[in-house]
Amino acid sequence: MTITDDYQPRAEHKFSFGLWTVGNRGRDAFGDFVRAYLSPIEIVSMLAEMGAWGVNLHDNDLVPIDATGAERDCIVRSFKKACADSGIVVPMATVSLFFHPVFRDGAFTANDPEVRAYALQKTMRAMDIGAELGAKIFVLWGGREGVETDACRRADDAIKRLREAVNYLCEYNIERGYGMKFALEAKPNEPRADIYMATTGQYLGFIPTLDHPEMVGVNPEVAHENMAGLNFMHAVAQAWEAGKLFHIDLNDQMPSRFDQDLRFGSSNLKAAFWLVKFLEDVDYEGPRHFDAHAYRTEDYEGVKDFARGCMRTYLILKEKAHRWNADREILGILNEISSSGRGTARVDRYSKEGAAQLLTHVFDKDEILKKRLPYERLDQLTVDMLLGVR
Ligand code: GLT
Ligand code: MN
Ligand code: MN
Repeated sequence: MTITDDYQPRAEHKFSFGLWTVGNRGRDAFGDFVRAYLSPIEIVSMLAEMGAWGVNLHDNDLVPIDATGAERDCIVRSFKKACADSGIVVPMATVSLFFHPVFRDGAFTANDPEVRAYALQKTMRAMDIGAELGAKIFVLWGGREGVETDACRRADDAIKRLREAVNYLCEYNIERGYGMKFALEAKPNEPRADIYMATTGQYLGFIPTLDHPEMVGVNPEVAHENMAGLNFMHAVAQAWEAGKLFHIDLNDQMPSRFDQDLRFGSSNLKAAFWLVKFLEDVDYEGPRHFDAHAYRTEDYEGVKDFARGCMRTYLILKEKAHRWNADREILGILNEISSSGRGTARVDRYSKEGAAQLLTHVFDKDEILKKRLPYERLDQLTVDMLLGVR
């Protein structure tokens, strides 16, 4: 396989960015904005210029929270036209249920029934916007669905409320004929001290309890799973295997820190490689969404460097994955480690006779131990490849 220098993003790669990602103005908990406001239409043309395929948005990234119906219609229409003119699609839409102070105690799980009703209304309206723009994926990130003190409500009541809300939204999706899929995004903490659905695995356990489980999957985010100290690719693999990988938030994160949303692959290159390799190996066909933002030190030229970097790193790692899969020495080791030793015992599906036989079989553990597992060599070959000397 030849190494090409063509790491140019194209529509077929399905790279998308949220309006809030490249539009991030660098405000944090300690300091104010460092970059000027960019309108959604300016962001769309920036994304088109860089070769992205899609743009995602929260309702209020586009339409101010108190806009009138007429204002909303006009904004959505002109945004739709800007996307069409630039050849940018809107694969995913979402709703902000975390920014406005009314959600200080949560949205779907808040103790006040009026807040819960408002959260549903706001979400249905956000779905309307998404549908108008052609989005088929609707992400739900419950940033405020959590606690500082567990004195405030029983945690299982919160789960029940969340279930009722998602069931309600599924019915709305059906009634309107939107054909959307919901993708639930987990995070262990921040902005709440503890968020109820802390990990992708927790959502995978929750989904089968819904009225329309087929309509609901997950949106795992690199940074969020890492904040919980977990192996992100393993979470993605479990979601994939369950048919629930409806969307993905790519970024990066250093261990034991607040949510950093760093440029994809900028912190843990090797983990990013295994992730890209997994997505490509299984032919994941969904969007590759970068939920990240540029360093606070950057201006808008730097934001472009950031966005280009996310896509470029993905494409380089994708090429490395293909090379890895075709490498003769690697293939040899993979073959060696998946073949069996000299023994003959095998397990098929359970049968009474098979189990009886297995119970009496004598295993030669010393013989089994003779089989080599050269994972050090395998990993070093991977490292050589990532470092560009192989
Ligand atoms: C917010 C959060 C992200 C979510 C977005 C969707 S908004 O920026 O940090 O992880 O994916 O609501
Ligand atoms: Mn995210
Ligand atoms: Mn994040």
